[in-house]
Amino acid sequence: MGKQHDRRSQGAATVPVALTIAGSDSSAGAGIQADLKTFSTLGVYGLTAVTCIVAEIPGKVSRVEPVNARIVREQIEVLVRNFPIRAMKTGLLCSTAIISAVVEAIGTIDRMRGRRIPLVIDPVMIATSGDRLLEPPAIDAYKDQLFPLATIITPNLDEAGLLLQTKIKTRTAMEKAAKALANQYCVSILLKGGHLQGDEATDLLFHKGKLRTFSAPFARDVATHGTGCTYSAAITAGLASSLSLEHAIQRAKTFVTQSIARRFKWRSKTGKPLEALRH
Ligand code: PXL
Repeated sequence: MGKQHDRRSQGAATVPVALTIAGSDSSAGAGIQADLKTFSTLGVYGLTAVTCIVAEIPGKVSRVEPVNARIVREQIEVLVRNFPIRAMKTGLLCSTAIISAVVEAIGTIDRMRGRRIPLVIDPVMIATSGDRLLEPPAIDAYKDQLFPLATIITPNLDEAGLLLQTKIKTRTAMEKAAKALANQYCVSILLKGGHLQGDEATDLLFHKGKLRTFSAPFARDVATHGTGCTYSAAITAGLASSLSLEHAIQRAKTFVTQSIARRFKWRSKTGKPLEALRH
């Protein structure tokens, strides 16, 4: 009995596997660090393909350095050949060359598996701090190559505005934008309205021809970054665990809201507040 119990408590476990293809945030609130912490907390084993290295602290990006596109592709391909990946996400992809490498690697996966693995695309373009993270020509590569492969795309208002060449300032404009993007790329769209004025952070899902909203109290005066990464990672974890898209989003919204409310807080050496999500 003792032996059997030991074997059970120390034994191997099989959990769902998810892959994040994203950048490294040295301050660990966003990027692959946020994704891995989110996957772990939600009971999913996370694999990573690093696309770039960002030297930053909360509120200030110091330098972004892409890695070679060949090693991005190789990371994805060796993982996919060996692990039972149930869902994947993309975060910061940095350049046109890296987007193309990811598209080629995903093409290989789909051919090998004979079916599509759910793909969540967080089209990261600008950091919360306002720093540009994506080279401008890469927006066309996203539109032409990667979006058609997505299950769901999760832009915020700025990203949707850049994609549609418009400004989105009202709830009506949000609905129009979510529908336009969904129709353009034949995918589901989760348009995050957090940056719109109001007491609620309301996101709009346009999925299978229907609109649905997800709301939570808007958190003011918060200096965290990485909420978009965390949200899309939590959705990916849900899909890897076989939740429906709507259930995965509902759970992810609660997870992000709690990660903000429970955030870590320090003071930097220069006296500025430093905050990070508690995933
Ligand atoms: O939150 C956007 C983001 C995504 N990915 C990486 C980042 C950031 C923002 O700082 O560093 C790697």
